[in-house]
Amino acid sequence: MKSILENIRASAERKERLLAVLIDPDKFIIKELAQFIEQVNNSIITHVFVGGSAVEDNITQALVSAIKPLTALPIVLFPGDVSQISNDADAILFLSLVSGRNPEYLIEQHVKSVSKLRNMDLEVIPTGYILIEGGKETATLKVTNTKPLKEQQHIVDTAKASELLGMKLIYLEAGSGAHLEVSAKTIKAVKEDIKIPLLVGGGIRSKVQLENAYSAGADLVVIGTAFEDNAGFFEELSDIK
Ligand code: 1GP
Repeated sequence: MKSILENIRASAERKERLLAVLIDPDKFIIKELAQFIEQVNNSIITHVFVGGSAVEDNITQALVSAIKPLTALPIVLFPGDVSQISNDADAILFLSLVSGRNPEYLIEQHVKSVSKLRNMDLEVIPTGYILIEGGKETATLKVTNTKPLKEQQHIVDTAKASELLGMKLIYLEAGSGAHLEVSAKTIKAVKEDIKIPLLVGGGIRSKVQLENAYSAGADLVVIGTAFEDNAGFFEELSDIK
């Protein structure tokens, strides 16, 4: 079986558009899970991401275990910290917050997670995580005590440095519920300079925004809030190619 990273790479090479729904254990009402996942299964969504910035211990584990029997889609952890690691997932984005200079999220959480990861068979995917100014002070900025990047060349150089350090994916993040999504100009500039797959998320609430992100070069787009707040959004995306 191909790994999740290999599948993302292969899809990116074929210019297939990947879409992840982000389920934040902190916001999600577990009673609604079965119905929500049924909508996910009947949609164009290709990946289920689970994680958030401030989640109580063990909630992620319970949520991932509940999702697993309901879908054949890959479940990928998108953890805010070491407490959000579950062996029932298929892979973990091993996120290093390269836009910030807070050692806790650059390397410390990773060191703390090794004792768990060593005993699990989760696929670990090293990911350069870059927070971009999205017009709102998001939970991630507060929790990590870092500032988002604004200047395009700095964003591009940060992505490239991450690739040179050996990261396998780059994630451009405007933040959950961002007022402004990552601009097409920024996505394009980063995409032109890196060879590894590019993930983009934060503030994408419409089909037009989604298509713009793909056209600019996003290989995988992550959407959380729009699916949580608007059940009709699944339907709205049904004719995207
Ligand atoms: C946040 O990029 C994700 O980590 C998704 O953001 O909730 O705004 O879709 P939204």
